[in-house]
Amino acid sequence: MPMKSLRYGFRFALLVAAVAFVSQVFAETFAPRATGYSGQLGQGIGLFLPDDLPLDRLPPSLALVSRPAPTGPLAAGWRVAPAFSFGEKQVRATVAVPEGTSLYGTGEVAAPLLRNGVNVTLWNTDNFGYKSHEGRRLYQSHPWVLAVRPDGTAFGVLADTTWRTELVLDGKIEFTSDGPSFPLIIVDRESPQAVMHALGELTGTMALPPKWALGYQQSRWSYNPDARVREVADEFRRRRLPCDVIWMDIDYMDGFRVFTFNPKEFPDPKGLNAYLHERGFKSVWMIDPGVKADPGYAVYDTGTAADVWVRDAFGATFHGPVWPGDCVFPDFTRPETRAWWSALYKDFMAQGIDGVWNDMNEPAVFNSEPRKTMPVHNWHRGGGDLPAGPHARYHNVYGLLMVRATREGILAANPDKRPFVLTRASYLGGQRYAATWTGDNYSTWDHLRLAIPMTLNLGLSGQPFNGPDLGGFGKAPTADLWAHWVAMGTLFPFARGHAQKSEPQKEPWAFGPEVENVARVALERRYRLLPYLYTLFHASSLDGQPIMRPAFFADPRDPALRTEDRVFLLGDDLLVVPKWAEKPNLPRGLWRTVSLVGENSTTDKYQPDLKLRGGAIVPLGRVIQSTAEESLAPLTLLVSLDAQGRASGQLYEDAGEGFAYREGDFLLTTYEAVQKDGAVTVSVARSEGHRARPARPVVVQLVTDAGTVTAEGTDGQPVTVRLPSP
Ligand code: NBV
Repeated sequence: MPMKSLRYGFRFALLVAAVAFVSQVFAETFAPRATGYSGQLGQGIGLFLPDDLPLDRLPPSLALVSRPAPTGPLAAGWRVAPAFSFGEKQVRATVAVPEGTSLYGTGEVAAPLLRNGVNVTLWNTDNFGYKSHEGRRLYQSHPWVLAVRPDGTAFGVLADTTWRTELVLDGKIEFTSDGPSFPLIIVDRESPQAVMHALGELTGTMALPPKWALGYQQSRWSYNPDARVREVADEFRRRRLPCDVIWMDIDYMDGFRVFTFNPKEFPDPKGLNAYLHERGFKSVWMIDPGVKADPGYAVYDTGTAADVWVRDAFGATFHGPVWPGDCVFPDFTRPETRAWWSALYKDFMAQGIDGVWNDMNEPAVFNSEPRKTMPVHNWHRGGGDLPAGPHARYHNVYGLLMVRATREGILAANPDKRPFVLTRASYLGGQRYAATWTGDNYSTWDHLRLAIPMTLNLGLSGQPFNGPDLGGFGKAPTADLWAHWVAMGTLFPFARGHAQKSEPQKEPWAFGPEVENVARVALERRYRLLPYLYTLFHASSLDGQPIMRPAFFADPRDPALRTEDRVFLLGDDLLVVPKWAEKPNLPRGLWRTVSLVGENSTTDKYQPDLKLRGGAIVPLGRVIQSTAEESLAPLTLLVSLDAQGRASGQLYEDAGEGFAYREGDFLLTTYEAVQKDGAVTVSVARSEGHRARPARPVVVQLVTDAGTVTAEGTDGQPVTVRLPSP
């Protein structure tokens, strides 16, 4: 290294040391405070309270599905406990982390999968391009850490506070909150999966979405006017690129007034939705929280009459600028506000709208640098079980309370349909109300790679239904980058292409015929996988497991997998290995490469390798253009035997919409494959649910080290595949 840069390096180190010293001196000092209460909440779940927070005074929780009700003292031998300490203004809970423990969760953070050494500020922030705060303060807050010990056992730590909290993960798990004392819940179970199950018990699971929401979705800020929407939809069908949903960003509104339609550009939203429906598309339309302060505008007038707006510190209605100009903001802590907001969706949904996209709900407020949101001293009046409090208390749950009311409104408008809501801001437990995406990323290689650990850790924070803006929102990708992105992004739980207003078109055909073909293969792969994905979504709605899983889920004891975030698992059975991942650490065992639509993993430059676990059966459908078409005629079962010559897998089916599945109108089939002599027989081992098995052909594709062998039969009857003689 040249002398000059050594000198600079030394000066820089001195500066860093000085800054560290000064911040030490000025940092708050913390005095230990005893744990006042500890008790058992369920199997492997403990509750801990500092001594100034009595059990009968617990504040209402917006993360937990029910009030903690301990069953007795902690189980004998309980091993993970916090230390509480108080500063002048802050409260802290610290949990020691054994040597060699890997930390995950912590929600939406622009950081690698392994969160050791990553410090996060839990304070929902509109953060375009993840540029500010090094991407460690984004649109959502999840005060939750999953810790995996070297032996593969795991624990999880949940800080039940909505206040701004600093989460430090340097050799310990430490939550330092600006609010009052908070409960700490610790889960200690035998595996990361078992800890995730407990998180689902505590904070609830995602409601089963309508099947169409699993299809590919196309968005842009914005497709306008309505003729452009029809044109984009027509292009998908004309070019035979599978797609289920077209998204309407803010420009459909009349001067950005929520719940209105621009009379010139969108004069007939009902007609537009009918056009889309006839062609097998659904539509999702944006609604923001900021309501234009505009007397004569019904939403403003009815909201004002019902007294729903957030107030400032002095008791007046708070005003702040967003897209429409001067705005007021619903106070979603009030039950009256939520009821008013929900009711607004009645006429809106009656336009034939299928889903709602709630954006800007951190809430983002313009011209308020450095805050980018409303003042922390603004006042929320609460009601029902929520006490009145400052915005500092409710900021992180503003988006969650908003989408709760949105979901209720949509459900009331269409009681026979499963609501679909997408939210930008969220909080631990938000999966109960809405899916989410990771906000305004860039079309860059960095953000393509980052999308994997971000989606994985959101999944490990209880939110399985999430994904990035496929292709990147800001900046213009090269054709090559977008091709890599679509090839990977169609394998995420939420797969929606999106683009910023100022950027060039980013539809699958915008990059020329070669990339259009890459997109077609990627989309066809997703659509073939939909029966498997839907089965995973259903399971996740019951057990809280992520859909997209880190590689270490395949073997939590393998240290090489703990940092691996270039590859990921879909469920337990499919391993996705992007072409750009150099020498990734793959789980040990049998993983056989499969081809879904004739793609060739050795010659294909873009499609990630898909590897099927030995011992798995994965159900596949046909290539269809949207979920409006029947996919399972025939049903394909992709089989890979384990070393004992056995395999099994499940297929979940229901109407894809509505709630009859809750009354048993579903069919959950467990298929089993057994090898005997030179043949493998695949049969139904178990069926659950009242839904009749459709009469349909089944194709069994047995993937072996020597190639794939196929046999056909009828679903429900055993199908035998003869193995080629060695
Ligand atoms: O509504 C416009 C955009 C939207 O396209 C994007 O997905 C959101 O994250 N929205 C943010 C507001 C403006 C962003 C600069």
